[in-house]
Amino acid sequence: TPYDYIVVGAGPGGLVTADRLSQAGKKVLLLERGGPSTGETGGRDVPPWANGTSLTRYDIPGEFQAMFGSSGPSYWFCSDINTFAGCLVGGGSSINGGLYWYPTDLDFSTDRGWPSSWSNHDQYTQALIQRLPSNDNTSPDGVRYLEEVFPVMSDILTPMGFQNITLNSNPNFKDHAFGYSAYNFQNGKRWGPVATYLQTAQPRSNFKMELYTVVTSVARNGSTITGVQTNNTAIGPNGFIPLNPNGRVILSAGSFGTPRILFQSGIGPSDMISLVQQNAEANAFLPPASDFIDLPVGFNVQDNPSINLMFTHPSINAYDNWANIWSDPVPADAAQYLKDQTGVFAMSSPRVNFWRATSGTDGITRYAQGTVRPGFDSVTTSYPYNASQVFSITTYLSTGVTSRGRVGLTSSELGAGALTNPWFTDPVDKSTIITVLEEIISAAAKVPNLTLITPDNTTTLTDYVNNYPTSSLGSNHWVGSCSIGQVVDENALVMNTTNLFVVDASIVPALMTGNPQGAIMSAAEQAVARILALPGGP
Ligand code: 6FA
Ligand code: ABL
Repeated sequence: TPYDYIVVGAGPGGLVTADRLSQAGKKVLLLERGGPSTGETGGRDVPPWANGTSLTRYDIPGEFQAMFGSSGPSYWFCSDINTFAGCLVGGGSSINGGLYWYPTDLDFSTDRGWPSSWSNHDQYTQALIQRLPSNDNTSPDGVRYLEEVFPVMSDILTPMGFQNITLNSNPNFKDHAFGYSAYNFQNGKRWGPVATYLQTAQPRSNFKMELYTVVTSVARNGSTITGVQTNNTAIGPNGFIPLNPNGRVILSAGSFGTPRILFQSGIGPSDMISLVQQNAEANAFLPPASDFIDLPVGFNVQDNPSINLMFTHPSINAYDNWANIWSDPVPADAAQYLKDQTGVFAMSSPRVNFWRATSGTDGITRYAQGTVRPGFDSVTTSYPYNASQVFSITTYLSTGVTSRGRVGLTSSELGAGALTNPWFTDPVDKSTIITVLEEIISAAAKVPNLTLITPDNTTTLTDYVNNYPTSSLGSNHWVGSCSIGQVVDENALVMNTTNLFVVDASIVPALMTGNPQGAIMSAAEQAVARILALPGGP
């Protein structure tokens, strides 16, 4: 059967979009390549200690660090993208750390590459907040657990002039501000767009979601899209799903997934389309070369560079570095969570966040963000240290970062990934983050009993940053691969097409101030309102 709207991808962008389109009475099909995640979506991946419940690894915030552990094959990550991305219901929002920041005015400004008509984001951000409020005290009993890093960070930051605030109460205050980490968790569980937008869409008779369905390309007649090509022959002849007359396709397959569909549809730079042509299966679905559309898909990409500092302090409980949370958790913590979803497991690993603005040697203002958590990824140090007292400050260069890279197909096998890494292509990004790190380190040196263990005194900070492994330098916050103003217009319409739209992280033209899912969902609220208002649709 044909649809008014086919939305591709059930991540934050696609879920907001599909819910709002179906609320408006449109006949909507949401296609997702992965399977269920949380218990309410049919997921059954429950840790052994929660056997017999529907509390999956996706529901339990405290299982977050186990996403990176060795508890079995990581089927939740996309197997054909060479960086972390979630391929299941909820996309990244089902596997991420859950940090959730209301966007700032700067995030949607012309300074950040948005068309001026987008600068009034507030009504869309408010619509998002109404559906999905943030929460910085996520254990339903109101008690903060494993909070030892907070007073230590306060001792570092307060003398530097930072103010302790409720961060999402004043989103624009991001210079010398710190506070408790805010999440999109509720009732001690992962919440996000799956527990909200998807739940209102699903009961509607005009909404349908199909899982385990990979969209490979859109079919088009010149500039007009007629339907989508999938690998699922059960839902359409040869896997083809048609649009109603005047119907529209919305790609929400993420910063890597959306470009891949565009390339396979003959949209993008010629080197990418040529890789598709070299793949016999995909080549068969390309339009004639005269219909190729040359757009800078995959260029202009950003991701925050991030550097970890590791410290010890005698007050810290490193929580055994989250090592046994899947198979052998602290019995009292597991029992408490099973009883009423309170305690350590009601939260993921971060505890404190902070921001400051800083001026680079080029005069450009860049922000830096800190995320502080008990535990660490890997300590490299010549010092003896007590592993049960380690905590990490991850410092991101946030909005204002100038480096850009490129993503796309890595070969004619059509795997996706970075073609040019987006971190520190501008040396001023690197010198700026080094300045911020130096200031944190010298303030930390004044706090009694606090010891910096990584980097140690055999490494200068500059060498530490220069030799930082590329595999750890990123932050999984990819934006910009289909930037608004370059690939899509101000209504999120792919340029030179009549009915193909993109609504996901890829349209965001520059990194925002905080971890991006809040800004991405605000952008989706705005984009879908524009699409519904655009004449000529179904
Ligand atoms: N963002 C935050 O704000 N806070 C965090 O704490 C945070 N943590 C993480 C994190 O810990 C990890 C490991 C990762 C990978 C990301 C994190 N992020 C965090 C970033 C945030 O999750 C992403 O920015 C956000 O999810 C991006 O939303 P989008 O809607 O743009 O894209 P997704 O990748 O989430 O969803 C795309 C969906 O499309 C997936 O469900 C995928 O399976 C599906 N899809 C892809 N290709 C498809 C195809 N061809 N056919 C059908 N479905 C497809
Ligand atoms: C984010 O926004 C980042 O994308 C994640 O990388 C980050 O989690 C979460 N939020 C929480 O701050 C980190 C884990 O804590 C590390 O253990 C892991 O090695 C890293 O992600 C992988 O990129």
